[in-house]
Amino acid sequence: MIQRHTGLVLAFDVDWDVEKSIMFLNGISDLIDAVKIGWYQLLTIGPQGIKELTDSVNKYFLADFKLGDVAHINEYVVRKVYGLGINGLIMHAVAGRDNLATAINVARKLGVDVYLLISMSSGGELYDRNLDYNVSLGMSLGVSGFIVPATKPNVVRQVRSMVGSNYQLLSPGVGVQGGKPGCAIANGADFEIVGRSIINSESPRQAALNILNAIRNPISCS
Ligand code: NUP
Repeated sequence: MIQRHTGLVLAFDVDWDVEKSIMFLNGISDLIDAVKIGWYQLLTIGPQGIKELTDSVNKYFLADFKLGDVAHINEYVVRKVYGLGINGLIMHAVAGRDNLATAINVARKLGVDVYLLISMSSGGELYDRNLDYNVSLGMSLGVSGFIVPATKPNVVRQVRSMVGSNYQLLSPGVGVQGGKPGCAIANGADFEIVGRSIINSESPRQAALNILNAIRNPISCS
């Protein structure tokens, strides 16, 4: 599980080299609880680059590969992710029970947390028609938590009421995509995931501090 100190997870979608990435992350690391990396960065710096990041930056690393293949491929990827020093992985609920179960078991044995994507910050209508099923699926498979969109506050509230307090809810879509900073947590999420609003800012530290302020003092969240 991600330890909550600030409630902020940085979506680190950049095409920078390893050195610049490490410098940036170490400069903001006290303001965030986790670094979320994804395809963009993997395809930029490669697995070796990701390993250098996890070795050099003392933070929880969450791999947003939205894994949703057949069972044996999912398992292969989980093992590779573990080898890169990554702490948690996002998987697609849409892959279904048979494709997810083994990989989630393997991840748990290796100490890699699995967060299940069950609704998307834009589109994702197939997910929203099956919310109850996907939440139950995740709970029965033993995930650590769920990805719930900050752009759909009713989904955040609904999922929190379904899962109680034993699962972590991580919420992307804050800032550029329209979710108001602070409101996903006010509605029941544990963490807000923010990328461009911080990374593209002239002062990323100040942008992160502004979001932390909104998390502490949420205003007009519905
Ligand atoms: O539904 C989702 N929406 C979303 O934006 C699920 C996600 N995992 N994300 C991720 O959150 C997306 O891949 C990106 O890394 C981040 C949002 O980035 P930004 O809009 O804050 O820049």
